[in-house]
Amino acid sequence: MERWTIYLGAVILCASAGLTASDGPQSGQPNCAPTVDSACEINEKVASMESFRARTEDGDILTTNQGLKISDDSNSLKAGVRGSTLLEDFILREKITHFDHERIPERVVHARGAGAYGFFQVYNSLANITKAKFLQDPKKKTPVFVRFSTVGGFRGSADTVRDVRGFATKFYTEDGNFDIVGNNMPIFFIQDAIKFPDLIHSVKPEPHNEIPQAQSGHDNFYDFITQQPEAAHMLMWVNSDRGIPRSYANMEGFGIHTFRLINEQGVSRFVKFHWKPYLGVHSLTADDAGKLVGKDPDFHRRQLWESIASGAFPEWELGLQIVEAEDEFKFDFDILDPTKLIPEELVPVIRVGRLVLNRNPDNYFAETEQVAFCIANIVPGIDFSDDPLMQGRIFSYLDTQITRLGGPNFQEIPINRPVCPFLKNNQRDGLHRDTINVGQTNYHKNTLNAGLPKEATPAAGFQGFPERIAANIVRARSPSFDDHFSQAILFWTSLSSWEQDHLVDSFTGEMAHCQPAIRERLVRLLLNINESLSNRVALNVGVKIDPMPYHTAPPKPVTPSPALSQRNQSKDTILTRVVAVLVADGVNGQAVAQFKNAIIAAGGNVSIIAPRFGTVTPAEADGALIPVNGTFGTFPSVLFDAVFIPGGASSVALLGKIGAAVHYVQEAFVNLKPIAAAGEGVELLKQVGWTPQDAKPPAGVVINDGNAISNAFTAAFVEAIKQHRFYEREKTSSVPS
Ligand code: HDE
Repeated sequence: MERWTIYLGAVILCASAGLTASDGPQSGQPNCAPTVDSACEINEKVASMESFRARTEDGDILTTNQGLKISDDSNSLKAGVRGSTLLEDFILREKITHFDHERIPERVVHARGAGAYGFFQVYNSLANITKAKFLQDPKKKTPVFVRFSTVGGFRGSADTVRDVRGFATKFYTEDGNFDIVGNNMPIFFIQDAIKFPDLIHSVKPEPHNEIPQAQSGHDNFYDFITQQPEAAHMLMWVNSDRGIPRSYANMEGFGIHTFRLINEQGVSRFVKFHWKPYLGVHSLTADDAGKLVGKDPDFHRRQLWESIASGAFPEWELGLQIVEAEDEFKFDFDILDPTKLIPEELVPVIRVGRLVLNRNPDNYFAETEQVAFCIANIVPGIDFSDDPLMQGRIFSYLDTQITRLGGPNFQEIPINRPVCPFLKNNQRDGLHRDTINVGQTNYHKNTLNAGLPKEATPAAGFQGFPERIAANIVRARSPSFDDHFSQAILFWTSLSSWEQDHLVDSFTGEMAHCQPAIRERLVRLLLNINESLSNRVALNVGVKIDPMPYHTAPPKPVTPSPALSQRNQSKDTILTRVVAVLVADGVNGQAVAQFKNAIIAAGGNVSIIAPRFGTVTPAEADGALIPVNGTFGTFPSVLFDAVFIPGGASSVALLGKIGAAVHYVQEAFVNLKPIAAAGEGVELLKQVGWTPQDAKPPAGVVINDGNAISNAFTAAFVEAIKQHRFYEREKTSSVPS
C-alpha cells in the first residue's frame, strides 16, 4: 500500500513538470501510423555524405588506387605464360595488399547488427523540461541512424538466437551528435561496470574450444551468472520471449540507465528513455527462432531491409519516464541501479515524439560497420546520472572505437560526422587524419590566430549538471542496490501463463548444456523468485534440491505490472506480416488472387509456395498462370507469419501426398500461427487434427466454406493475423513437427 502511495506521488510530480500523459497525441496508445514519406529519404545527414559516395558512371574505366588505367585485371605479370610471377607486378601487389587488410576488428560485443537511416520528430516542444534543441520544434525532423544488434555472437552469427538486442540511435542534432545506446530490455545483468569484462567473457564462446557460438546456454555463462544474484532479474528477461523478437520493428527499446534532463533555467529532472514500437512487441516461438538460425540466419536484417525498401517504414515513439529531483529517494529501489526498472503503472511513459526508419544504407561496411555509438555523446539539456554501470560506459565506447576503427580520428568517417560544425579544436594528427588544418597555431590560448577557435559563452557551451557531492572515496556498493529479487518476482508475476511456460522451457534448454552442479545453482537462484518456476525447471533438468533458498531475505510483496507482459501489446495491424499460400496445379486461381488482394489491402503480403519454382496452372481453364515465390523446402513455414490453403481438388490432393507440404501445415500449427483454408483446402487440416465434423476449428484456424472466398472470411483471417500467435493451442496440441 505504502509503495503505491509513493509511486502515485511520483506520477503527480511528473505531471507538475508540465508534462502529462496527454502530451502525446493519444496517451497510452501508439499514435504514429506508418507513413510513406519519401521526402525524408534524403535528409540533412544523408545529403551531407554525398561527396563521399562513389558510384560507377557509364564509361568508367578500371584504375589502380593511383589512377593508372588497367587493361588486364585477370592476369598477373609473369616470366613467361607459365610463370613465375614477378614481384615487380605493382598492380597485383596493390590489389592483393588492399584485400589483405579489408577486415577490421569486430565489436567486442554487439558484433552482429543491421542499421538504417531515418528521422526523429518531437510532437510538442519539451522546453519546460529540457533545453535539448532537437526536442523543441515539432516541425523539425532530426536525422538519425539506428543500429540493431545481438550481443554475444560474432559478426557472422545468426539473427534469431536467444539474446539481448542492441537498439542504438544516433541523433544528428544542431548541437552535435546525441546517442541513445540502448537495448530491447529495460535493465541489465550487472550493477557495476567493473564486472562487465567478466560477464562478457563468460557469455562468449568458451576460450579453450570457442564453443558455443552466439548461445548463452553453456557452463561458463551460468557458472558466472548464478553467482551474481543481481543478475536474477535480467536472467528472467533474456529467457523470456523478449530474447527472441519477431523483428527489430517488434521490439521496445530502453536507454536503461537513469539520465538527467535539464531545462534553460537549470532545473534537473531524472529521466528514463523508452522506444515504443508501432507494431507492438511480438516474438518468435523458440522453435521458429532455432530453425531460422539455419534456414535464414539473416532473418531480422532481411526484414528490416525489405520493409524499408517496400515503404513499410518501421516506427517507434520516444517515451519518457520523468522523476522529479526531489523524488530520487522515494522508491523502494534505487533509480541509479541498472538492474531495476520503474514500473510504467507508477511513473507513466509519456510519448513525446516519433522515430521513423525510411532509408537503407548504401554500403554495409562504410555505414553500419563503421558507425560509432557512444553513451558519452550528449547535448546540452541532457546529462548523465551516477549509475555506476553508466559511468563505466562513458569511458568504454570511445576507447574501444580507437582500436576498432584504427585510431583517434574515427569521428571523421562520414557516418560519424555531426551535421553541425565539429573538429573546431586543436586536436591534431594521428592515424587516418583526413582534415587538413590550415594555419600556424594548434594550441589554445593563442594570440597569433586571434585566439581562434575561441571558447563558447557559458550559455552557448555544454555545461554538466553541477551535482553536489560530499563523500568518502570507497570501493563499495550501495546497500540501496541490495534487493536482487523483488523485480524478478515482479516480472514473473506480471507474465501470462504462456509467457511463464516459455521461461521454464528456455531455462530448461539453457541448462541442457550445463553440468549438474550448475543446473543446481540455477534452480536455487530461481527458488528466490518463484517456487513453482524453480521446481518445474528442477524437474525438467533432473535436479533435486532441499527447499532452502539460495538467498534468505524474504521477498517483498509485489503488484503486477501489466506493461511487462506481451499479452497486452497492441494487435491492430498486419503491416509487414507475410502469409504463405500453399498451391499446386489445379488450385482455385481466383481465390488466390482475391486472397492476395485482400491481404495486401490490409497492409500485409503473400508468398506463393508450391512443389517447384516457375508457375502453377490454376483450375480455371482461362485462368492466368500463377508465379511461384518459393518451394516447401526452400521457403519453410518458419519464415512466415501465417498460412493459407486455397481450394482446388487436384491441388489439395497433390499437397496431401507431399510430405513437405503436410509438414508445412503442421509446423505452422505447432508454432501457433494463424491458418486459413478454403473449399477442399480444409482437407489438409486433418493433418492438424481437425475435420469439418468437429465442433469448431482450433483457435486461430479460419475456414471458408466453398472455394470462392468471401470478404467475411478474409476479414476474419486478417483479424487472426493481427493476434500474432495463438498460445492457447500450446497446451492442447499433440501435432508433431
Ligand atoms: Fe555496451 N558496449 N557496454 N551496453 N553497447 C559496446 O562499444 C559496454 C551496456 C550497447 O550498434 C561497445 O562500439 C560496457 C548496456 C549497444 O555499435 C563497448 C558496459 C547497454 C552497443 C561497450 C556496457 C549497452 C554496445 C562494443 C557496462 C544498454 C552496440 C563496440 C559498463 C543500455 C552499439 C562499441 C552499436 C556496444 C561497452 C553495457 C548497449 C565495448 C563497458 C547496459 C547497443 O564499448
